[in-house]
Amino acid sequence: MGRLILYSFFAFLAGVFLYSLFFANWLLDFFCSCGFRVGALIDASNWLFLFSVLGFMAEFAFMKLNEKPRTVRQDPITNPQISVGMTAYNDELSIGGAVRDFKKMSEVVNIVVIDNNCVDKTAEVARKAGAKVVKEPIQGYGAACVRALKEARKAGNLVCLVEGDQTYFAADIKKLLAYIENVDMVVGTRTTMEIVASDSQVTPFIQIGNIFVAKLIQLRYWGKLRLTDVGCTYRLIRPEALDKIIGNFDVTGNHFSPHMIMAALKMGLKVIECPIAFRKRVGQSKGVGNDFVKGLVNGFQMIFDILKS
Ligand SMILES: Nc1nc2c(ncn2[C@@H]2O[C@H](COP(=O)(O)OP(=O)(O)O)[C@@H](O)[C@H]2O)c(=O)[nH]1
Ligand SMILES: [Mg+2]
Repeated sequence: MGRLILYSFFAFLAGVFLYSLFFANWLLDFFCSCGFRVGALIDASNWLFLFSVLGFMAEFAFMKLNEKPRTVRQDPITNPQISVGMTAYNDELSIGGAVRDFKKMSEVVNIVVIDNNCVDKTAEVARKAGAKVVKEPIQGYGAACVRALKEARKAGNLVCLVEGDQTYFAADIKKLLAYIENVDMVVGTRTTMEIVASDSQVTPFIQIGNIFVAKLIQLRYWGKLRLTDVGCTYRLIRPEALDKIIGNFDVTGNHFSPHMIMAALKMGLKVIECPIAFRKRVGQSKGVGNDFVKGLVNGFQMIFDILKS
């Protein structure tokens, strides 16, 4: 369910694109009589529009027929014991501060830093700050996240995933905790600009790209969640929910975050977003950061993953 909506939306976009080519041709013809001959474009775009309208209608009819009542769960965690998995890749400048920040939280019972083949002093600094350090030989943000989840799962009664780059605030764990009562997984969103620093990685381009990809997931999993950010690592998940999805990940690269959200939705888990604060990174970005080209490549990888899901 939802796949047809997604494909219909892409057919609509393709229709708009072809139609705009036709319009551009008309403008060229009008102003300089140098337009290219693209009469067939208008036919193709009309067919695409027709397909998208029929697709939307068919999907909505199917959804109406299969509609199930939505229940709300109220399952508070009275004695939260959070085990934090923290990713790190040559993050000696930030990892100490990040570990200390989380150690201050009374709900945090365990911190494990994933050393993803670091060649600097990340492991040493992390250990000194009070974290357990585990080495992950498979290189990549996704591989580091999966290992962080697996290692953090070994302690406590809630699992938290976060980066060791000091962009996230440990105190926000209380916000995630408040939301977990009703769901299986809470994912941060960095779209509430009042609490997102202007010198952080969230540039207008990254924000628009994030929202666009997030809305594609929302189309694909229609009615299951509201999503606005696909690049936020900070999340809290119930261990029993994690057990249902931990074997289903096959992304080791930078597009892991939405991959995990979709894995949860596919298993029928309830996922919710929660606004969190975000600040400038300490040390150099190894991921997308605010790099336009890397952001674009990462966005296409995410879209491909959504189409596959
Ligand atoms: N990009 C990337 N990040 C990794 C890798 N291994 C671990 N990480 C960690 O994953 C997080 C994301 O990377 P980061 O540099 O913050 O990317 P950004 O958030 O896009 O700037 C950081 O905590 C990294 O240290 C890797 O191979 N590539
Ligand atoms: Mg980061």
